[in-house]
Amino acid sequence: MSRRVRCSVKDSMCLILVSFSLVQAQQHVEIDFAASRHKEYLFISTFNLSWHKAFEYCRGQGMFLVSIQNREELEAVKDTINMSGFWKKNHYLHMWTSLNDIGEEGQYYWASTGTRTQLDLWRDTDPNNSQHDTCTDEDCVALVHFRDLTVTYGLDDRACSSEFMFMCET
Ligand SMILES: [Ca+2]
Ligand SMILES: [Ca+2]
Repeated sequence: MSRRVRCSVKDSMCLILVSFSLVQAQQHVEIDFAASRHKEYLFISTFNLSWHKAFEYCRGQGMFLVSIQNREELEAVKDTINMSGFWKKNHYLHMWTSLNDIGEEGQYYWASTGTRTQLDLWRDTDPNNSQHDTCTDEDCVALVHFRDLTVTYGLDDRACSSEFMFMCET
């Protein structure tokens, strides 16, 4: 059993680290920081940032913007969001991941690991690289979910300048 509490003066919040075997619903505690067998996760839902600023924020925490490379990691990310209490107050999620095709259009890499995406989580109409204006298309990828719809968690390429919540990982 391992458990420790980390406090951040900057964010005025206490983050609780719990080993994966202990990651279960705990009614009396809001868990913002959870761990899988391989990674620890920090879900930031109290403010939104552009993709690049989210990336920098995670690095400032000694972490990386999240990658989701297999089903186990997807479940760990979903567990982290669920345990934060996010779905008690919100109906939809748009959360930056580290997946992007900034380097070459259509070639997607997880910035946190430098690896190609293996898991096909794209929503039906994405990636569509929508043109927002003459200079802006969609090169950064958000994890999207709607609480009250049967649509499951999916990936959507969005304009990197859009401000969304995000998740960091170790
Ligand atoms: Ca693109
Ligand atoms: Ca899109």
